[in-house]
Amino acid sequence: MSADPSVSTALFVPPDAIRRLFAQAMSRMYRTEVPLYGTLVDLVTRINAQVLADQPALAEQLERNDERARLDEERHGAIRVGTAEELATLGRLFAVMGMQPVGYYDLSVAGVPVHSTAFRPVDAAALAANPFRVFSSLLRLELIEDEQLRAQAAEILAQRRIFTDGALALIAQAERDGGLVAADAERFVAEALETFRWHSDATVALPTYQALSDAHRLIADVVCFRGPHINHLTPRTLDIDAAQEGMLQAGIAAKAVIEGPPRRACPILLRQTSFKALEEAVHFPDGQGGAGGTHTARFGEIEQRGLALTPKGRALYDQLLAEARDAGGAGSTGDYSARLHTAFESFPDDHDTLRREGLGYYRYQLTAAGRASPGKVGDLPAEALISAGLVTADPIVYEDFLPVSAAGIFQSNLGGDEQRAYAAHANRDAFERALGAPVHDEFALYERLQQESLDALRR
Ligand code: OOG
Ligand code: NI
Repeated sequence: MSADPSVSTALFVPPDAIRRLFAQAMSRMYRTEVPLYGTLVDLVTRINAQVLADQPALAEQLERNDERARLDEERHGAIRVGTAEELATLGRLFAVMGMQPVGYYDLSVAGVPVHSTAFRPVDAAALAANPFRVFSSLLRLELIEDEQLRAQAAEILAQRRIFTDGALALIAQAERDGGLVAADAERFVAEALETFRWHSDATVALPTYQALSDAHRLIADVVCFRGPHINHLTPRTLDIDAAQEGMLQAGIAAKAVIEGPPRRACPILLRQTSFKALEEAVHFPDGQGGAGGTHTARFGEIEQRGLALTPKGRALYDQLLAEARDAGGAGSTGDYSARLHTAFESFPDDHDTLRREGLGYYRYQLTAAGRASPGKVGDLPAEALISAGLVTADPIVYEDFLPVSAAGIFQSNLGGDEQRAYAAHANRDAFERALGAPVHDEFALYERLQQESLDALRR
C-alpha cells in the first residue's frame, strides 16, 4: 500500500502531542486502579512547589532549560512482555508516539530473568514537550530450568494477543501514512491504553500459576495474564528525601533504602524510592483455586533526577556504589546510607569540578550579557566564556535508568525475599533481534545534546 494522497501530512498530530495524550490517559487510568499512586502524585506536587519557592535559582535554571513545564507531567512507567513479537510490536506502538528504545539493561545478573530497554523521546524539543518513558522488559524464557515448564510457558504466551485489533490497525496506518490525524490519534490512545490495563482474571489454572511462580514470581506475572499491565507510574520530585519522609508520615509502606547515589549538593543520575506492591485478588478460570489466589504486581515509585554522567563519571559512580554495597558484606543491612555517603566523598560535588573533569554533560547557553555582545563570544573556549559571565552551563538531566536500582525495585516488589543467581550473560544481540532494531546508546544522545548547545553559542 502506498500513502493515501488525500491525507495531508500537515493535519497529522505531532508524535509529541500523542505521547502527551497517552501519558495523561495512563495517569488517569492508574489513579483509579491504584489510588495510592494519586497520593504520591499529590505529595510530589506539594514538595516540588515548596522546593521551587525555596530555591529561586533552581527554579530559574529549570525555566531556562525548558524543564519547568515538563516537570508537572513527568512520569515513567514499567511493563514486562513475554515474546519477541510482543516486544517488537511494542516498539512500533511507542514509535507512533515518538518514543525510541534507549539503552540495554541486563537484570539476570541480579537474579531477575529479564533484559530491558527504555522507550523514550530522544531529542531536546521532544524531551521538553513531554519526557514520558517506559522501562520495558522482555522475559528470558531460556532461564527457566525445567524444560517442561518452559515449553508450557511458551505455549501460553503464544496464544495471547496483548494488542487490540484497533491498535494494530492504527499502528500500521501511522507507519504507512507517516502519521495520524486528530480523530485517529485519539482512537489510537484509547486502543493503546487497553494493552496496559490490569486484568484480575488469570488465563491459567491455579496449579500452573503456582508452578510458574515457584520458578520465579516474575515469570507468573508475565505469563499468566492477558496483558502486560503497567506495574507502576512514577512522578519526578525535586527532593526525594522529603518525599520519602512524606510517604512514611502518610503511613505508606515505603522501601527502606533510597536506590542510587546519596543526597548531594549536585544531584547526579537517579534516586528512587517505592512502596511495596499491593496484594491483589486474582480469579482463576473454572473456579480452580477458588477465591484464594492473590498476586503482587503493582506498586508506586517516586524518583529524583540529576546530572547525566559521561562514561568516565558513570565508571566512577559504578565503582563507588560497588564499594558501598560490598563493604557491608552479604546480609549486612548495617548502615548502608553511612557507607554510601563515605564512598561518594570521592565524587566531586560542585558543577565546576564535575564539568572540568569531564564527569557530566552540560547544556551551554549565552547569558543576557553574552547575547548583548556576540562579538566577545568569538572563538573563546567555553570555560573562558563561563568565567567571563557570557555563558551558563547547566546540568543535562539523566533521562535513563540504573540497572542496580532497577534490580532493587524489582526485588522489593516481587514480594518474598527470594534470591536467585542466573549463570546467564547479558545478551544484547538477542534483545535487539527480538525488538527488530538496535537500541540507542544513551551516552551518544547526551553528547549530542551538549554539542548542539555548544554549536548554538557560535551562531
Ligand atoms: C521495572 C523496574 C525498573 C526503575 O525505575 O528502575 C524501574 C519493573 O519492575 O518492571 O522501573
Ligand atoms: Ni520505575
